[in-house]
Amino acid sequence: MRRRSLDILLAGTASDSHTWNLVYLQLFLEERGHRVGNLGPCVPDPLLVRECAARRPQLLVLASVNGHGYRDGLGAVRALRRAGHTLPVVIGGKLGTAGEADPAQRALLLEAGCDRVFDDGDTHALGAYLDTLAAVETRAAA
Ligand code: B12
Repeated sequence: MRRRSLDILLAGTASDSHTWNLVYLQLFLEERGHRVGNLGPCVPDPLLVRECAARRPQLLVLASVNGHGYRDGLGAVRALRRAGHTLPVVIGGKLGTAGEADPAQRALLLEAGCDRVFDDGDTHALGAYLDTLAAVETRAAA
């Protein structure tokens, strides 16, 4: 069965000015056949909420490497869920400053409504998640 390609919105977190991870991720997602809207770095929560309402993506990928990803991600996902957005939201990169994943912070993100937390920046795990999501969408559309 041909897998469905997803409309994906990609954004850097509110305080994060790093851009090459976003370029990398856009190419990574497009190479897998998905359509990507890239909002770039330092995306404030209100803008993220507005863009999700306007574009209606099937997945939001948040990326952060500056060490404030847990805090920024929490703000973003809470704002989205408060605004009634139910789309899948994932976050990844170098989310904290300890150089390793923080299980408590990760749990907070999941509790707030994140569907996956790739806190080691694991793009292979993101790829596997995309395949699962695309397969679900394909079945739903059949
Ligand atoms: C270039 C750079 C900058 C440039 C960015 C320029 C630009 N326009 O992008 C400048 C000078 C502006 C900068 C600023 C800062 N930086 Co800087 N920066 C870097 C550097 C050297 C390279 C980053 C890069 O471009 N990598 C290339 C991309 C392709 O790779 P990547 O970002 O690592 O992303 C990979 C993975 O993390 C993963 N990934 C990333 N996002 C996501 C998302 C998902 C969903 C998934 C699955 C995977 C994933 O996939 C990518 C490919 O493998 C790194 C150190 C390093 N060598 O990595 C530090 C680094 C990221 N910076 C760091 C810091 C601390 C800062 C500052 C806070 C410094 C300061 N005190 O001002 C500021 C933050 C500014 C801000 N507001 O965000 C730290 C972050 C530490 C942490 N997280 O614990 C790093 C790691 C350096 C270090 N070792 O301390 N930085």
